[in-house]
Parts: sequence; C-alpha cells; structure tokens
Amino acid sequence: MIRKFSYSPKISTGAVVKNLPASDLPLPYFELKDGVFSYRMSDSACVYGLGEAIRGINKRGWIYESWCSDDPFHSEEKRSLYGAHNFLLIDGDDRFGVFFDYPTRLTFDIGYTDPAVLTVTPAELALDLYIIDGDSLKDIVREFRALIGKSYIPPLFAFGYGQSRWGYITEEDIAAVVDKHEAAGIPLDMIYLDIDYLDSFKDFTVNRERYPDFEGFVSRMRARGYHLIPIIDAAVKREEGYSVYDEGHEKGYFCKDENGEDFVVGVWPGMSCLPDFLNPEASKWFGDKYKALTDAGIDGFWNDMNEPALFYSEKALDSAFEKIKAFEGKTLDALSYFGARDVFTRLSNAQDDYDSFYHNAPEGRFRHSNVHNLYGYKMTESAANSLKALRPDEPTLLFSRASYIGAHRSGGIWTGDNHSWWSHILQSLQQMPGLNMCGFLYTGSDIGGFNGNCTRDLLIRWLSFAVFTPLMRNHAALGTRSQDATAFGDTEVFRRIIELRYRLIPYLYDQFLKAAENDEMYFRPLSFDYENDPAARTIDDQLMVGDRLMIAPVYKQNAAGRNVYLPEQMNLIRMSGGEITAEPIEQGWHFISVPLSDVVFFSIGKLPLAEPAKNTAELDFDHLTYIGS
Ligand code: MIG
Repeated sequence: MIRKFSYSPKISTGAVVKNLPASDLPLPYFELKDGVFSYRMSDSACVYGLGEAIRGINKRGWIYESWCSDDPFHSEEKRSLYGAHNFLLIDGDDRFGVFFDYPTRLTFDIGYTDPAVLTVTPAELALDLYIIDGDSLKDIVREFRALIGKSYIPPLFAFGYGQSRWGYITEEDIAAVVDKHEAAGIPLDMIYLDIDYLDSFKDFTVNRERYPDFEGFVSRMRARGYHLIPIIDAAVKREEGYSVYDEGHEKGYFCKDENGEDFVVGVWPGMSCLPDFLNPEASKWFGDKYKALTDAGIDGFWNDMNEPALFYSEKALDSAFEKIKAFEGKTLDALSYFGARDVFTRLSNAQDDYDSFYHNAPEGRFRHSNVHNLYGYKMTESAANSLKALRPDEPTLLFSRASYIGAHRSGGIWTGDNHSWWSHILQSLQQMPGLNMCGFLYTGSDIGGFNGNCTRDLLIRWLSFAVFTPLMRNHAALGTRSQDATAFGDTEVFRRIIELRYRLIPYLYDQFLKAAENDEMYFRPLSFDYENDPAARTIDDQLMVGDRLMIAPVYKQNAAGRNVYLPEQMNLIRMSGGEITAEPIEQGWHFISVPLSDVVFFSIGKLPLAEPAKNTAELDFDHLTYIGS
C-alpha cells in the first residue's frame, strides 16, 4: 500500500509514474516539525536504501546529503556522491519504505546526531512524500518500483565486457587495445571512447586527426564484433561557428544568468554553456544531436559531467584573480597562505555558481540550486527519448554519471570516479542493492578503480566480483598505470575470469530481465531472502544475485580466502583454471579458500552455463550445461 503526502512541491520531477491522490490523514511514522521529518528507530532497525551512497548496506550511523556531486574521493567522511536517490527502507519494529520526491538538497541523518533518531531535512518544505507498506522487504521494494516505473533494459551486448580508459588518444590506440585482447583470447564487446575522441572537447564532434575516417573505423570495429561507446559531456563549448553552440545560443536553450545572458562555466572545453534540460524544447534539441553519432553507427553512450560539474565560472574566476592580487608581495602567515591557495581550489562546484543560473521549466523559471538534482536525470532522459526515435529497432546502451530516481527508466549509471583501493571493491558491492531498490539495475563500478594505480591482484579480485555486475567495465583515469586485462603480463587468469562472465550471461541476463519486468532487485542483501535469519541481517559483504546465486567476493589484499555465511545449504561453485566444479556446502559459517586463480560463488540448485564465447553475439543460448544439484 502506498500513501502520498503532499507539501506543495514547486516542480514535478517526473520520478513517479502513478498519479496518486494526496492523503489528508496524518503522516504515519514521522513527526514533522519546523520543516524536519523525524522518526524514532527501534534498536534493531536496519535502514536500507539511498542508492549510490558511501558506507555499508545498512545506512544507519551516518549522515547523507542528496546533492549530485562530482567528487573524485569517495572516502568514508563524504555525504554525497553523483546520484540523489531519496528512498529508504526501514526494517525494525516498523517496516516501511519512504520516498522523498524533492529536487534539491536533502539531508538524511540516520542516527548520526542521535543514534536512535532518523531525521530528514529538506532545504525547504516543498515536496511529495510517499509511504510504502508491504508484507516483506521485497514487497515494499516491488510497490515502490511500480510507483516509479520500469527500469531501463540495455541491449544484450551491454552485458559483455568493456575496456575503457581516459587517454586512448587515436584510433590506433583503440585498435591496439582490441588487438591485445584478441591475441590473448579475452572476450570483449565494448571499447569506450573518452573525451580524447572529441575535437577540442566539443560534443557531437570527432577529432579528425585522431579519427580520419570515424564512420569507417566504427564499422570495421563492428565487423570484428566490437561496439564503440563514446562519452557525451553535459556542457557545450562557447565557440562561435560551432553549430551546437550557435543554435543553443540563438534559440535560448542554455541556462541563463540573472540577467538572461547565457551562464558560462569552465569545464573540459574551456568556457562552456549548460543545455537547459528542464526546458522540453532544449532537451529535445540536445537529444537529437546524438544523431551525429548514431549516423556513424554508434549504438551506445555514457553521459558525463552532468551533476553538472563546474570547474569554475567565468564570474568566479575573475573575482578569484582579484582576490589573489591582495596576497601578492605580502609576507603570509600560514592561514593566509592556505587562504590564498584555496582561492582557486574552492572554485569548483561552488554553491555560488549553482545559485547563479536559471532554468526555463514548464512550471516557470527556477534557480538551478532549487532543482539541482534533476540535471543529470534530465540529460539522460533527453538522450533516451531521442535515441528511441533515432534507433527505434534496438535498445541503445546508455548510462550516466549523475542521476535522480526517474532516470532509471532511461538508462543505467556507473558509480563514478572511485580509486584503485581494496575498500572500493566492497564499496561497490555495498552500493548495488541500494541502487537496485531505486530502480537502477544496469550499473557497475570502474573495475580496477579509476583514480590511482591498480595492481594485478586488485584487478583479479575486482573482476571476480564484477563478473556479476550488469555493467562490467574496466576504466581508469588519465596518467594512471595501465590496468586492462592484458596489462599485467600473464593474461590467462584474466581470460578465465572474463570467460566465466560470458558463460554466466544466460543466467545473469535472464535474471536481469526478470528483475526489470517484475520490479524486483537483481542484487539483494541476504536479509531480503532470509528475513527470519538473524545472522543474514548482519552480512554486508555478500549479496544474492537473481533467484539462485549468492556471491561472497574476496576484497582484501593478500587474503587466501574469506569467511562466508550460508543461510541454507548451497552449491559452492569454483572456477579454477577454467574448470568449473560444484560441491554442496552446509548452512552456516565456513572459511573458503580462494586463491587468485579461482573464482568462487554459490548456487541454490542447478545453474546453467554457456560455452565460452568471444563476444555476446557468439554466445550460444541453446546449448547450456547445468552445474550443481
Ligand atoms: O573531470 O572524461 O567520471 O569516467 O574518464 C573528469 C574524463 C571527467 C570524469 C568521469 C571519468 C572520465 C573523465 N571524466
């Protein structure tokens, strides 16, 4: 059962697809006082949800803020990442879900200030709130998902393996990566094009020195079985003569400053303008631009920088130069020195800038900071709408960095700029169920870690986990050590793991489709399946995957294996040097040895396996073998 409570929202976010009448009964569970919602949690209550957030599966014990942020340090003290996913599922003496449909800054204090109290504080009381009751945790999620509409389903090739890195400059670089994987017999479906393919970082252009015959290159790669997946950044370079800029400027499709002039920000292309994705006409205009690439044979995209990320604004940069002059020639004490240093570092993603531009939405003019969390969502929706018309016969791969609930209908997300840290394997695992609750099923993290330098063992363990994530992409930042599956010399071990992924696709894809169609979670915490098992409630480093698998990845450096909790008897499935075996293991705790040469996971009943294949197109879904009992 869903009850809606309405507190005069100012804009329709589009997150919800069912038009429910607002209740005039008193709000259950929460007390609303001075614009703050508070709820007293029972001692044993677990709090699930919040989608893309840091820390454990149970969010209790920290404070989170919904504010889409381009933050490349996902450390424990952070409060916000790229997404704003305002859904919580409380599992204590009361059991209910709650969704705050609210487009801007919202703080969730989940026992941070008072360990027993959950408070939710919007910047202003102008929102819709939904309370969802149900018989089980799964029921509540199903009800919530029916409220927000069906999840995006990507094409089958999107379940293959993808190789990416920022810094593959030319088509020769891309071809060399493909050749290396082919030579090593490593299955591969996708190669990603980062901003290096663009001409001066201008959206919908191609650098013709680096790609003299882009269309030909795309089709030669397709003929070899590979899909090229280019990046699209949110901001458009301000450059007269660049048609995307000229049109956007003339038609008034960019966000405006308070005087009605295009608001100008510095991002990769230098001074740039922000398409106003809240304006339906502008949104259609920008989405239709993807045609430049679909015409060249492109069938997948990743949307970046759409929080939107702002390195600096023209206005703030001018004033920073003014400020820095005051320090020049002075003997600085430490505090003044730090002050001087921060004049520039504070320019990025500054609140002042988010306060300084406006959108033209159907409901009227909005200051950006009052609708901030909708920007990436609306960019992805813009692309999805146009791509449906441009490529009506097949789904297009599409995922985004920033998101809000609602974007899950248009595309997937990846979890942004993580690090080559062991803790980020676990972080990625812990993000998955929350994302699935909020409808984001097609998701995964940068395998091997984006920032920092990866090592052979880290990549092996990360891949072994990512075998199960719908988006399985190895991606790294410019300047970091190579971390593709051929980068560490011996390719055999990497080939085996990626091959395992392909062998599991019949199961994984089927379970994904089932989750999407039935509004279910593909990844679940153990407590969702074993509600009456107190041990299952405490497990936050294992997940159920679809109906019949459980994973318990190794995420510690130099670990010989790990402790695994089995909530019932299962088959232990071990891939070792390409051999896959199954043996039954009893309910309870076990130390399971997992050398680097092995991948271990668990099944309930028989599991279908395909023959290894070089890509998804060559997978044979008709001849499956079954393992386990
Ligand atoms: O400011 O396009 O998260 O995946 O490689 C960095 C370059 C911009 C951030 C994305 C990352 C991508 C990078 N981008």
